[in-house]
Amino acid sequence: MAQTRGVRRAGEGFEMGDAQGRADLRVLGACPLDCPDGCSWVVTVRDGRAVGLRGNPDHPYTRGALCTKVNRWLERAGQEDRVLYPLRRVGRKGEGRFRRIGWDEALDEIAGRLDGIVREHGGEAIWPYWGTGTLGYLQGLEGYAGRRFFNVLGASAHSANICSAAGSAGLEATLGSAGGMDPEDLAHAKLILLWGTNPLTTGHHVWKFVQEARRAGARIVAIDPVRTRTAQQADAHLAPLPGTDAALALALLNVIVGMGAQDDAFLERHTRGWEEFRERIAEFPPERAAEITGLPAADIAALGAEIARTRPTAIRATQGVQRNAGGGSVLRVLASLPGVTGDWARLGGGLAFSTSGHVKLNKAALYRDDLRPGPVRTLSMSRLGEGLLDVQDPPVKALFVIAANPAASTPHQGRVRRGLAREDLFTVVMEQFPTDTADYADIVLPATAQHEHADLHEGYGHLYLTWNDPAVAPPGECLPTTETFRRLARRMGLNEPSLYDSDESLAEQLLASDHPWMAGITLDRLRKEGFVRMSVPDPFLPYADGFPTPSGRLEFRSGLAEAVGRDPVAGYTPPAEVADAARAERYPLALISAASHEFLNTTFGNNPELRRRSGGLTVRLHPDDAAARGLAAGQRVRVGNDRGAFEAVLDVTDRVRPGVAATTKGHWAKFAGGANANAVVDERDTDLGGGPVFHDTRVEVRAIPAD
Ligand SMILES: Nc1nc2c(c(=O)[nH]1)N[C@H]1C(S)=C(S)[C@@H](COP(=O)(O)OP(=O)(O)OC[C@H]3O[C@@H](n4cnc5c(=O)[nH]c(N)nc54)[C@H](O)[C@@H]3O)O[C@H]1N2
Ligand SMILES: Nc1nc2c(c(=O)[nH]1)N[C@H]1C(S)=C(S)[C@@H](COP(=O)(O)OP(=O)(O)OC[C@H]3O[C@@H](n4cnc5c(=O)[nH]c(N)nc54)[C@H](O)[C@@H]3O)O[C@H]1N2
Ligand code: SF4
Ligand SMILES: [Mo]
Repeated sequence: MAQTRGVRRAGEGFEMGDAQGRADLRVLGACPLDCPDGCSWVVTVRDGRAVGLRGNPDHPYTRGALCTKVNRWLERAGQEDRVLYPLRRVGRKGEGRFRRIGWDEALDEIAGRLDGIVREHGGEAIWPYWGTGTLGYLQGLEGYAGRRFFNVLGASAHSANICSAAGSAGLEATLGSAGGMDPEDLAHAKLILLWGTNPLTTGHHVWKFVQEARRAGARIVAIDPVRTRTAQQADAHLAPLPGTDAALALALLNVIVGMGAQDDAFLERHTRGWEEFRERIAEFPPERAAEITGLPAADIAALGAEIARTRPTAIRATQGVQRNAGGGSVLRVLASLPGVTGDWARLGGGLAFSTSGHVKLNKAALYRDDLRPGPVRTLSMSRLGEGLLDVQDPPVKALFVIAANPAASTPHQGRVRRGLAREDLFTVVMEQFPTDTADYADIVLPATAQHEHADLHEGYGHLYLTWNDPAVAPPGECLPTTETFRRLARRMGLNEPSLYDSDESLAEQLLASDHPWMAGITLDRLRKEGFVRMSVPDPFLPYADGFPTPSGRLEFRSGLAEAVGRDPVAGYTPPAEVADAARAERYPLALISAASHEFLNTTFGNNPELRRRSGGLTVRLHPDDAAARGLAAGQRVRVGNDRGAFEAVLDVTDRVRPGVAATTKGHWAKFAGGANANAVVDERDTDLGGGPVFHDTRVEVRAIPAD
């Protein structure tokens, strides 16, 4: 992975001569966003300013390209609405009126309030609410740096379960870890099922491996209620009703086993509970699954037969498929499928969900949960409304929002906002922009952007670690999260020495792992090379030597699932809002609010050009569903249920299957009439992992009378 261009100055990037002979610095970094691709990027710095940003051509996954969104990263960082100074609220909560204050005043206020709250209510009255704005280990998700600070105070723990908790728990129950195959190995598959995933929008770098397989003769099948950009490019597309995927997968297995195409030797040696799972499979002939999924039984039978004949078959599933009541079960069944065909033992076979389970960094050394004065409760990221309105003993009195925008991103928006509006709640928001959430802050602290701070990243769609060197000085008075917490600790007089560790020291502690897959990966090397592949075996067959479950086998029957009161045998859990027949009848449409092409969650939701391209908040209906309601394309509609409603422009298209209403996440509520899709989503957990159920949401769509 030689970086051959330019002269490296330790930790400072490369010097390059531009056409005018001025020296440009090229600094290697990483895209921080919650996207599987974890791109490596190169920032061009001239006269201390970032003048260019592009994908690193040397990175095997990125290969020189970023994406529609991040091509505007520098433009976004320089937007005039950027928060550059600490702010104190002057208006009512939610109004978004602030005045500039100094860091001294901000830190004094926060330190004083936290001191008082800890004394009166105990540390658990503080909720550090870390989001996915950056996945960096230092500045980001789970606030690895800030976590030590909150641990010392005895704050509540935060379960960052909003994204992939259900699927990860399903995989843990079945495979023993949320790892799975290396997405690069999709190139070796002969049949690829793109299952509830839309990579051409949500992580396009995997597509070149899909294409490589296709050039070698593989067929690509998309399984998605919506004909997405990705489904349009596939060889075949099945559009099941949302939340019915486990029934579909069981029926495919029914056909496979019916043809005698199971791998008996693999089943015998590497699995647990086959007899019971086989009985479960027998309960799902294609005709039954057809009723549940709304797919023709013949299509299910044909795909089952194709899988039975095709070795290796690979499944690429991501988060979209697990945002339902049965989100954990879905991934259990999907991971079981290659257990029946024996594809887990073949390069190019298996399931690729997230590679996070393969990352063996020394996270415990970074978190330092041992600094907690005693056991603390855990609060759920996906249930913020409940956390702020219902939780007692103690109630949440201080909320720190770090790289998150829950007023727009979290279920049951009305409740979230009522919680955020509580007058007795002290809210600090660390942000780059005046988001829907920042509008509720007592204090807003200005945060640096990725090219202005240091960080260390994994990519959950590949097996490389990436170092992000700061390229330029922060604008205004913005500070990295790490530095903000060092200053706050000092202001509070905390004397735990590890609260003052430098960013580099934190990275070194994280890299100090004795797992063989981390062998030879040092901070020096990362800084020099920008990224390093983890030292996994080559070829990478993650479960060649067995599965990291209690039995050492793939568990069709799982003790973990049983321990949390679930069916021990992998199976089908229907969507909760379909199982509730009265609700399903009253609200006949299943709402999906998947990724938008132009935003990354709500990040970029305030970029003028990307907002323009997004066309604003839109809901799509099948022509039959629009006609049944007397609705026409282009008119304004209200999408609602008993929780709330949002307004959108109607698009009428057969790209959405009947019975489904499709919109996208990411729109800022304040730019969309005050609410987005999360106004109608329930605060309810998936069967495993405590994840959210964004796509298990029934609604009705009505015209908004023109005034
Ligand atoms: N452009 C862009 N890229 C993103 C993001 C973004 O907001 N914008 N978000 C990032 C994040 S945080 C994540 S977690 C990943 C998510 O990556 P993906 O999982 O690819 O993203 P989604 O769009 O949430 O869901 C994928 C597809 O699942 C379909 N789907 C929904 N419910 C079901 C179901 O029950 N069954 C089946 N079979 N399909 C279903 C949706 O129609 C959608 O097309 O993407 C990341 N990348
Ligand atoms: N309806 C619906 N809702 C969804 C989803 C869905 O599919 N449907 N998907 C869910 C998913 S998958 C996810 S992951 C969540 C995401 O929800 P959140 O974790 O809340 O993510 P964002 O909405 O992108 O907000 C992240 C914020 O972090 C800020 N930020 C970025 N970098 C930094 C930094 O370095 N420091 C600080 N302090 N701030 C920074 C950004 O400016 C942005 O405002 O949304 C969920 N919401
Ligand atoms: S959002 Fe994803 S595809 Fe775009 S630059 Fe970041 S990591 Fe790469
Ligand atoms: Mo996510």
